[in-house]
Amino acid sequence: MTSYQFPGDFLWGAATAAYQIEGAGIEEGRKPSVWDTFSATPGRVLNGDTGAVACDHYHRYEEDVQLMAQLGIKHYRFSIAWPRIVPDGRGAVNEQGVDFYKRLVDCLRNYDITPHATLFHWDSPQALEDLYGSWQSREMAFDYADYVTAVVSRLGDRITHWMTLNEISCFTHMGYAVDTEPPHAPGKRVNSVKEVWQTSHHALLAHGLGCQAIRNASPVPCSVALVDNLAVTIPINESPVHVAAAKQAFPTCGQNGGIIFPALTGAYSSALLEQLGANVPDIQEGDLETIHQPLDALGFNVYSGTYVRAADNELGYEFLEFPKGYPRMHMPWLNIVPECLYWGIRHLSETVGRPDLPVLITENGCAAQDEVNVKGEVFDTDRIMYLRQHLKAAHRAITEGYPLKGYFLWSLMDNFEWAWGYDRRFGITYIDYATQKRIPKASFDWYRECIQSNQVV
Ligand code: IFM
Repeated sequence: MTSYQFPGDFLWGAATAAYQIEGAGIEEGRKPSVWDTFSATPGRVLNGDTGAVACDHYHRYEEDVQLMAQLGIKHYRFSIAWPRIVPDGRGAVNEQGVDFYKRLVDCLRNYDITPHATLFHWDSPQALEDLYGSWQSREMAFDYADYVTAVVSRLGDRITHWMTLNEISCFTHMGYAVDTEPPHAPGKRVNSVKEVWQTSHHALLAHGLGCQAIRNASPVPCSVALVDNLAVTIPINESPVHVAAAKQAFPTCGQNGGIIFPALTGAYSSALLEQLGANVPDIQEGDLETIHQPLDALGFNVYSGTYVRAADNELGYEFLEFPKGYPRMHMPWLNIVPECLYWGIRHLSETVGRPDLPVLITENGCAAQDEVNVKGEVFDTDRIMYLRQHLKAAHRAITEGYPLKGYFLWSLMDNFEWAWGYDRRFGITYIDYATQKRIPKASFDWYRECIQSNQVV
């Protein structure tokens, strides 16, 4: 019988993000983010949902930390809201906002849970969108670095694991599209593909300046990571010819060649640059050096992937469409392809050429159509099936020697799923939004057992 035992020092955790759980949108000095504006605009978010209350975590964080302790996680990834700390985006720091995170982190520490803080998970201050179009402007990178300094100089005595930005392509390419209505805040249509790429280039610059700011402001040695959602190309089968095709295809995907490559190697991939032609963003002298900062880990958010096979065409490979009826979880994009986790890590080592870089799965999970039964329980066996297969793929990566060090399940609890509002539930804890009652699902108990026995059960 195969045993899926993990190494003794493997980190087990869970993840959330500020706008998706905190609520308290206008309390204690916080000002609006682009997501407050976007969700308040009719037609943008399903059912008109907003993050104004969300899981009310701002007021219920102690109960939520107790839930984490019950789950047995020793690591918790959350994000800090820029508009709580620097409500106008630049300038005065709101100490009341900082105090909330001090309370949260102190509470985590009381339960022996290590905080991993993401400094930006999509909630840009609306003031900067009004001032200069936020990520459309280079100024955003510098304002972000100042905000980072404000946070790390105040919280760096309590937090030593920092993550700069979450999923650059989502808040840039999906927030400022050219030919479709962007599903992400600020929901603005720009004039060209080049302008879209300019927004992600500015975000990369923010990442680089942010790394420098963290290291300058931290009073103690700390760990710095970028969190990204690579596009995972998966060979249709693992014969050498298809593996080679998946490797060749990998850098041509925008999130890879245009985000992971510059951050981890100091250059956009040449295959992507060729594809972009005149749409390559303006890159100033020194930008790539700034972007290419030493990192202590890469945070890899992984949910799905795309199959690739070798082909008799100019490229030598082709991407495969999913057939009708392919199994998927409760999102149009959430095709169940568990080996994406293994292949993403393998690509980082072999295709990007960074076998030295520790990897943390900073998000993995799924939406399911959860229901509370008459006994008040939620039997999300579909989520357990999804998670179990992904953890087996994680185990394979470790067994083959790839540097996977930890896993943060997305998400600790149901929350505001962006343009899908509260309609899509990713949590292992059910939130009854009418009462704010927390109900651990069957997947919660399953994950607790995995953590306790340090293996896939
Ligand atoms: O909820 C999001 C999260 O904010 C970023 N990564 C993907 C998750 C599921 O869509």
